[in-house]
Amino acid sequence: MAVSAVATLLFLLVASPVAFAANHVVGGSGGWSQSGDYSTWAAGETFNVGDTLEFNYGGSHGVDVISKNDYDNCNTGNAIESYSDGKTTIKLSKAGPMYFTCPTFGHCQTGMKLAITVKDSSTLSGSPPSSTTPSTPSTPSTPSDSNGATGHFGSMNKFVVGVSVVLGAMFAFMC
Ligand SMILES: [Cu+2]
Repeated sequence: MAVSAVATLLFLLVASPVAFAANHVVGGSGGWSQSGDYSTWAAGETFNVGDTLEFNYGGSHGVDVISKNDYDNCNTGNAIESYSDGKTTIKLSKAGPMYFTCPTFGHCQTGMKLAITVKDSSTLSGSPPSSTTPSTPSTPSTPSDSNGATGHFGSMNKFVVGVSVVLGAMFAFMC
């Protein structure tokens, strides 16, 4: 029993997903352009808090962070944030929906718009240090490692005790 418990613990330690912040290159190799299909692209990605979005685009484009209403109506006049440096990296710092478009006239209508939903990954694993981190079993490595070490040590003790009991019994029978 103890051995299987230790094996399970070790398996959980090895198999527990270690979440690293991912960088999502918008549109993949096609980048941020009028020929991209960003609803399809976004559907294939999982966005977690702490990840980054990377927009790569030519000089005729830009990146605006916009509201849902402006996204739905392709309004480009009220950007929350606006970028035009050709390579824009945006950190996804909180969970919830985010909306982007290209501010160049007519480009939103031709499909240069992106809506994503950022998930709070801290409930899945103890990854990025966010302000509200609930206590999860899989907190950083040191406590779990020491748990594993004491668990293993404890089972070794039981094993030794068990072996001596068996040997003692055998010895008693033989005499
Ligand atoms: Cu554009």
